Amino acid sequence: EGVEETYIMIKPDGVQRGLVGEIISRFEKKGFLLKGLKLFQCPKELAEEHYKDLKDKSFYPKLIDYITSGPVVCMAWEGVGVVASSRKLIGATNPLQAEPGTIRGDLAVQTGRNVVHGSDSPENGHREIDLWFKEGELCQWVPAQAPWLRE
Ligand code: DAT
Ligand code: MG
Repeated sequence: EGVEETYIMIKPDGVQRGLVGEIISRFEKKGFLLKGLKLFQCPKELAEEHYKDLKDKSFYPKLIDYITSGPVVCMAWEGVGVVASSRKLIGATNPLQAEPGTIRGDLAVQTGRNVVHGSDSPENGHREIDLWFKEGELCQWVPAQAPWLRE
Protein backbone atom coordinates (compact mmCIF):
# COMPACT_ATOMS: atom_id res chain seq x y z
CA GLU A 1 0.00 0.00 0.00
CA GLY A 2 2.63 2.50 -1.07
CA VAL A 3 5.07 2.04 1.83
CA GLU A 4 8.36 3.67 0.84
CA GLU A 5 11.68 4.38 2.48
CA THR A 6 13.86 7.44 2.12
CA TYR A 7 17.39 8.41 3.04
CA ILE A 8 17.57 11.66 5.01
CA MET A 9 20.91 13.12 5.99
CA ILE A 10 21.75 16.10 8.17
CA LYS A 11 24.75 17.64 6.44
CA PRO A 12 27.87 18.85 8.30
CA ASP A 13 26.53 22.42 8.65
CA GLY A 14 23.37 21.13 10.34
CA VAL A 15 25.48 19.14 12.80
CA GLN A 16 27.94 22.02 13.44
CA ARG A 17 25.09 24.49 13.95
CA GLY A 18 23.38 22.32 16.55
CA LEU A 19 20.30 21.62 14.43
CA VAL A 20 20.29 17.82 14.76
CA GLY A 21 17.45 17.62 17.29
CA GLU A 22 15.37 20.24 15.48
CA ILE A 23 15.65 18.45 12.13
CA ILE A 24 15.03 14.94 13.44
CA SER A 25 12.08 16.30 15.36
CA ARG A 26 10.31 17.46 12.20
CA PHE A 27 10.28 13.95 10.71
CA GLU A 28 9.47 12.38 14.07
CA LYS A 29 6.51 14.70 14.69
CA LYS A 30 5.16 14.19 11.17
CA GLY A 31 4.68 10.54 12.02
CA PHE A 32 7.16 8.69 9.83
CA LEU A 33 8.98 5.62 11.15
CA LEU A 34 12.67 5.92 11.99
CA LYS A 35 14.46 2.74 10.92
CA GLY A 36 18.12 3.78 11.08
CA LEU A 37 20.15 6.59 12.68
CA LYS A 38 23.86 7.25 13.07
CA LEU A 39 26.46 10.00 13.35
CA PHE A 40 29.06 9.33 10.67
CA GLN A 41 32.18 10.83 9.15
CA CYS A 42 31.67 10.26 5.43
CA PRO A 43 34.67 9.04 3.42
CA LYS A 44 35.31 10.81 0.11
CA GLU A 45 34.55 7.70 -2.00
CA LEU A 46 31.10 7.36 -0.43
CA ALA A 47 30.29 11.05 -1.00
CA GLU A 48 31.33 10.63 -4.65
CA GLU A 49 29.12 7.57 -5.08
CA HIS A 50 26.17 9.31 -3.39
CA TYR A 51 26.46 12.36 -5.66
CA LYS A 52 27.67 10.54 -8.80
CA ASP A 53 24.88 12.02 -10.96
CA LEU A 54 26.31 15.51 -10.27
CA LYS A 55 29.95 14.76 -11.05
CA ASP A 56 30.02 16.94 -14.18
CA LYS A 57 28.62 20.00 -12.36
CA SER A 58 30.94 22.92 -11.63
CA PHE A 59 30.01 22.82 -7.92
CA TYR A 60 30.75 19.08 -7.54
CA PRO A 61 34.25 19.38 -5.97
CA LYS A 62 32.96 21.88 -3.41
CA LEU A 63 29.95 19.66 -2.73
CA ILE A 64 32.21 16.67 -1.96
CA ASP A 65 34.45 18.83 0.28
CA TYR A 66 31.38 20.12 2.14
CA ILE A 67 29.77 16.72 2.71
CA THR A 68 33.05 15.24 3.98
CA SER A 69 34.00 18.29 6.10
CA GLY A 70 32.57 16.95 9.35
CA PRO A 71 30.16 14.38 10.74
CA VAL A 72 26.74 13.91 9.15
CA VAL A 73 23.63 12.29 10.64
CA CYS A 74 22.37 9.43 8.48
CA MET A 75 18.72 8.42 8.75
CA ALA A 76 16.40 5.90 7.14
CA TRP A 77 12.70 6.78 7.38
CA GLU A 78 9.74 4.65 6.29
CA GLY A 79 6.14 5.49 5.51
CA VAL A 80 3.43 5.79 2.92
CA GLY A 81 4.50 8.57 0.57
CA VAL A 82 7.57 9.32 2.69
CA VAL A 83 9.80 10.24 -0.27
CA ALA A 84 7.74 13.11 -1.68
CA SER A 85 6.51 14.22 1.73
CA SER A 86 10.09 14.47 3.04
CA ARG A 87 11.10 16.58 0.06
CA LYS A 88 8.24 18.92 0.98
CA LEU A 89 9.32 19.07 4.61
CA ILE A 90 12.88 19.84 3.44
CA GLY A 91 11.95 22.54 0.90
CA ALA A 92 13.61 23.81 -2.27
CA THR A 93 17.31 23.21 -2.96
CA ASN A 94 18.03 26.94 -2.69
CA PRO A 95 17.06 27.89 0.88
CA LEU A 96 16.19 31.45 -0.19
CA GLN A 97 13.51 29.95 -2.42
CA ALA A 98 12.35 27.39 0.13
CA GLU A 99 8.99 28.16 1.74
CA PRO A 100 8.86 29.25 5.37
CA GLY A 101 7.87 26.23 7.42
CA THR A 102 10.23 23.96 5.54
CA ILE A 103 13.57 22.94 7.05
CA ARG A 104 15.65 24.84 4.50
CA GLY A 105 13.17 27.74 4.46
CA ASP A 106 13.44 28.12 8.22
CA LEU A 107 17.04 27.18 8.92
CA ALA A 108 19.31 27.97 5.95
CA VAL A 109 20.29 30.73 3.51
CA GLN A 110 22.54 29.19 0.84
CA THR A 111 22.38 26.25 -1.59
CA GLY A 112 25.92 25.22 -0.65
CA ARG A 113 24.89 25.07 3.04
CA ASN A 114 21.37 23.71 2.84
CA VAL A 115 21.60 21.54 5.99
CA VAL A 116 19.78 18.41 4.85
CA HIS A 117 19.50 15.81 2.10
CA GLY A 118 16.45 13.77 1.10
CA SER A 119 16.15 11.09 -1.59
CA ASP A 120 14.32 12.26 -4.73
CA SER A 121 12.57 8.98 -5.68
CA PRO A 122 11.62 5.66 -4.05
CA GLU A 123 14.34 3.96 -6.17
CA ASN A 124 16.96 6.38 -4.87
CA GLY A 125 15.58 5.91 -1.37
CA HIS A 126 16.47 2.22 -1.54
CA ARG A 127 19.77 2.89 -3.30
CA GLU A 128 20.92 5.50 -0.79
CA ILE A 129 19.87 3.51 2.29
CA ASP A 130 21.83 0.54 0.93
CA LEU A 131 24.77 2.84 0.31
CA TRP A 132 24.91 4.52 3.72
CA PHE A 133 23.80 1.72 6.05
CA LYS A 134 25.27 -1.72 6.63
CA GLU A 135 23.23 -4.82 7.26
CA GLY A 136 22.21 -4.91 10.92
CA GLU A 137 22.08 -1.12 11.24
CA LEU A 138 18.37 -0.89 10.43
CA CYS A 139 15.53 -1.85 12.81
CA GLN A 140 12.14 -3.26 11.91
CA TRP A 141 9.79 -2.22 14.69
CA VAL A 142 6.25 -1.09 15.40
CA PRO A 143 6.02 2.14 17.42
CA ALA A 144 3.49 2.32 20.25
CA GLN A 145 1.76 5.21 18.48
CA ALA A 146 1.12 3.22 15.28
CA PRO A 147 -2.69 2.88 15.75
CA TRP A 148 -2.88 6.63 16.42
CA LEU A 149 -1.14 7.52 13.14
CA ARG A 150 -3.00 5.28 10.71
CA GLU A 151 -6.50 3.82 11.04
P1 DAT B 1 18.60 18.50 -3.57
O1 DAT B 1 19.61 18.41 -2.44
O2 DAT B 1 17.54 19.53 -3.27
O3 DAT B 1 18.04 17.17 -3.97
P2 DAT B 1 20.26 18.34 -5.96
O4 DAT B 1 20.12 16.87 -5.86
O5 DAT B 1 19.95 18.99 -7.27
O6 DAT B 1 19.38 19.10 -4.83
O7 DAT B 1 21.76 18.76 -5.58
C1 DAT B 1 22.41 18.12 -4.52
C2 DAT B 1 23.16 19.16 -3.72
O8 DAT B 1 24.15 19.77 -4.54
C3 DAT B 1 22.30 20.30 -3.20
O9 DAT B 1 21.63 20.00 -2.00
C4 DAT B 1 23.31 21.38 -3.01
C5 DAT B 1 24.28 21.14 -4.17
N1 DAT B 1 23.89 21.97 -5.32
C6 DAT B 1 22.90 21.75 -6.20
N2 DAT B 1 22.82 22.73 -7.12
C7 DAT B 1 23.80 23.60 -6.80
C8 DAT B 1 24.26 24.83 -7.35
N3 DAT B 1 23.68 25.36 -8.43
N4 DAT B 1 25.29 25.46 -6.74
C9 DAT B 1 25.90 24.93 -5.66
N5 DAT B 1 25.51 23.76 -5.09
C10 DAT B 1 24.48 23.12 -5.65
MG1 MG C 1 19.03 15.51 -4.81
